Amino acid sequence: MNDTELNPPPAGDNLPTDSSGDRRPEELPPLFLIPALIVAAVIGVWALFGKMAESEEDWRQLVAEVGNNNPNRRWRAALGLAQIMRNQTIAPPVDEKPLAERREVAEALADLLNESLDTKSPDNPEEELTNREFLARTLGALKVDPVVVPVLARAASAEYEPEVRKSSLMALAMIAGRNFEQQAADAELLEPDREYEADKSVVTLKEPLPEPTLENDEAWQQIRKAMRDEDESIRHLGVFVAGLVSGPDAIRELELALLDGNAKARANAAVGLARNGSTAGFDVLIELMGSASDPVQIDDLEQVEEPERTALINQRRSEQPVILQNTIRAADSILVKLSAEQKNDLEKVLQKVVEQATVSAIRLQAQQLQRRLEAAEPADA
Ligand SMILES: *[C@@H]1O[C@H](CO)[C@@H](O)[C@H](O)[C@H]1NC(C)=O
Ligand SMILES: *[C@@H]1O[C@H](CO)[C@@H](O)[C@H](O)[C@H]1NC(C)=O
Ligand SMILES: CC(=O)N[C@H]1CO[C@H](CO)[C@@H](O)[C@@H]1O
Repeated sequence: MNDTELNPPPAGDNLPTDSSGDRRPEELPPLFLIPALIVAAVIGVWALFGKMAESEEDWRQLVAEVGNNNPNRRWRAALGLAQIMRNQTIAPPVDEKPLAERREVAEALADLLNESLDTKSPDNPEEELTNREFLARTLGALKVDPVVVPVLARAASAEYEPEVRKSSLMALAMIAGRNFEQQAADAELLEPDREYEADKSVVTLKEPLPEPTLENDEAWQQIRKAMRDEDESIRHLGVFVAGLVSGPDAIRELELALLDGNAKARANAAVGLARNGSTAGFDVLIELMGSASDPVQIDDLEQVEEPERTALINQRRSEQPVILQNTIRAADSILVKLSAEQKNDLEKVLQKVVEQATVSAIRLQAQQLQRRLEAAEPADA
């Protein structure tokens, strides 16, 4: 086996990228599994910006325009604000407050989404849907929680389109993720820097946060409902958000989600728990590492027609490295807490990953963890 070949990092890096392929700094911490579908939707929505706002317009004027009666002007203004915010994440303004922290911007955009949600039968349902998705996603970049979180909670409810719900959950994840890192740092709950250079961005806690990262109860209730939704893609996204909300309620829900029938939901639960410093999801991590290094399962796809069949197979194929990358990292983050028996189980499954995983970067990651495991003090059984 040749591990020196330089494969690109696995698709598992899983951060949404914009159309030019740049990472968006506002995005989620990389430890979690983001449904590919959502990533695609987000790229689509942000790609719209390419055609927008070629010149720097006065943002105050744009905020005023968001309230305009003419829908075209309203949406142009909203897109213009989003574009300035996006530019500011790349080049923060030096002598003024970033738009993302300005209450008037948050209010204008949150009101626009709230109004859109009031529209029961829009003239152009497809366009309205895109607008809602776009606004929900954009609200995730705003740092004015009391203004944006209540509207996102509304948009995440089962009353609205699945795409809108997912965009809102993603936005809530962005907000919770930001607060997570902040609160963890404030409470001095961060583990000392991990050894891996590449993993500096992974935040792992010594113990769960004492308080949840979202103060809004309605938002938490919607996340809980999403964790039980019958649509799998909403469910595993809900589990993903709960991992970032932390706090005792979320931890309890994550422990329940370890039993979810959907592998990605289980993965998000186990990774979310590891992130809170909990080993409760250890068995699930092992199970997923084992199955994600097996060849892609296609038995259940016999009845599926082309081209959906090929698309599904490709999707599974691209998900496996994501699951492996994230579960290996999660196991690494709780290494010091594992019993001798658990370390033994981990060693065995890592060997399987090293022998069978198709992406060389993943095999390398597994080998590194094997070495760390060998170097670790033998734990009490
Ligand atoms: C955003 O940045 C791009 C590229 O640097 C620039 O062309 C564009 O004018 C900027 N847009 C706004 C609204 O600032
Ligand atoms: C959103 O709109 C509804 C109904 O129009 C209103 O009752 C609610 O207060 C609004 N929510 C926010 C957060 O503005
Ligand atoms: C290490 C640690 O404190 N883990 C905690 C994760 O959350 C559960 C449920 O609240 C706690 O019981 C664990 O102690």
